Amino acid sequence: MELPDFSMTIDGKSVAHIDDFDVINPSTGEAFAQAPDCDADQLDAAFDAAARAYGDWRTDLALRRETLNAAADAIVANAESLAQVLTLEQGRPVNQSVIELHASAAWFRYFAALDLPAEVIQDDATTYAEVTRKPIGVVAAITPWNFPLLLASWKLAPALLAGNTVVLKPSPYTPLATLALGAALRGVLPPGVLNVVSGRDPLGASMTEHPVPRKISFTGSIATGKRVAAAAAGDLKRVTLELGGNDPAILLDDIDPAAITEKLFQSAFGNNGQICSAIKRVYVHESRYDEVVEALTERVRAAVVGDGFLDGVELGPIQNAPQYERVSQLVASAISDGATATTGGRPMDRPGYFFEPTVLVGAADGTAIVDEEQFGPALPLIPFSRVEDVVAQANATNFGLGASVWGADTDRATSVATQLDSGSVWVNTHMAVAPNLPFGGAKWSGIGVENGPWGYAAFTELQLVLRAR
Ligand code: TXE
Repeated sequence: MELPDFSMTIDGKSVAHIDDFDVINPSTGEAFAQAPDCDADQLDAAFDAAARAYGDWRTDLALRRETLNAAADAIVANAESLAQVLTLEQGRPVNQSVIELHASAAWFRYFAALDLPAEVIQDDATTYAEVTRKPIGVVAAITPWNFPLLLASWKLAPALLAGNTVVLKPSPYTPLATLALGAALRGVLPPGVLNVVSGRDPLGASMTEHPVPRKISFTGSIATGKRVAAAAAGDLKRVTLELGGNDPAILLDDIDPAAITEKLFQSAFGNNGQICSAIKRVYVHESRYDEVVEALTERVRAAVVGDGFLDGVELGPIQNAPQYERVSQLVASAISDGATATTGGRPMDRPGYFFEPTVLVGAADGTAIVDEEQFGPALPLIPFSRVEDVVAQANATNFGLGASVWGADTDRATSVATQLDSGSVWVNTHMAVAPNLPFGGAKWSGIGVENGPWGYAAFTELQLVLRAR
């Protein structure tokens, strides 16, 4: 396969680099390409270009809308080749990578059409007052390795619509598709409006400490999110942090296991569980526990795991070696603490970072596999008897991203769901995300929200315009 252009984009141009680093194909564990390691001068050049471009970019909303639609067209036009790169570096089946590309384009189109008129808040004999939204300036956007392009689009589309300019840095585990996206958009966006740099983790820290950006939009781990918040504080940069989750799903006694097994499987094992808002722990009413364990075990056992380029594969490898080690260790320690894997339970005996999709019973609250974010294909199922107890268990955590409640009586399920302390609660579904729906975390799962008018507002400064009469 011919690989696309993986150079950095600064001021609308491809830039040469001195150092680079290996990018690993998680299906083989072998390096298949190198990515540029941005140096300090190049990072300055990227922020300078963004600052220069801001002057004009912020002035013409109609041009920004047109340009975002053109960016969506370019993403669709390059979807096949970008999807191949995504699968090579991320591991996910290529048909799912294609979906990520089309979803990314949908985010650009949604924001291209989003209208947020000024709000008139007072109009009387003494005063006319309205609230308007202005861009913030240069945005530093930092993304993780689980959905490199989609999560970049969640930032780029609203940031650019609002009139900001951006320096974007992907994860060092998955830099290539993002670099290729930057290259594909060179002729679409005016120079400097979007700059794409890549490098090892210290580059992220350099971005958050840089004097030019006025806003940091970050998706990643809680530990790194706290470092980003601390770095931003000194300069009072605005931050949006979308961090980890340990989402519970609560299955009440009136569920129909046959009807929900596939949805549960997709919500917990999609992208190999490497989704911030995947189901990470399932609480099942004791009267239905055995049925749910049996149905989910059967579905998980049937999952086709393999190289993302093979037909019929549903789950690829875990994305990187440290994450593979972490999932392996969490599952091994759950089993040595008394849990049982009804299916899976071990790394697969083959090259690459493949792990058997795993269902665990007998793991209780207070053990790492239940209390921490496993971010991998291993799911604990825990029985409960009283709703008030399970609500307390679900809330007894610093995580607060999403949660779901499942049951035939949707009013009852909704009243349980609204007792959960998380940014989103879903009833009879999980992980419903769309461009128009706010997405963000309570507690340590984040600060602020992405998507919808609320996500757009997070890339603006509010301005009161008041005229005395
Ligand atoms: O994340 P990091 P990692 C969770 C998941 C996983 C864990 C570790 O539980 O096991 O995080 O993943 C950049 N200042 N999630 O190590 O370090 C880094 O280069 C600024 C949940 O990959 O948070 C990358 O671009 N940036 C998550 C980005 O931060 C820094 C998705 C994320 O990396 C930086 C991924 C610094 N000091 C993992 N250090 C989700 N919310 O979905 C690193 N980076």
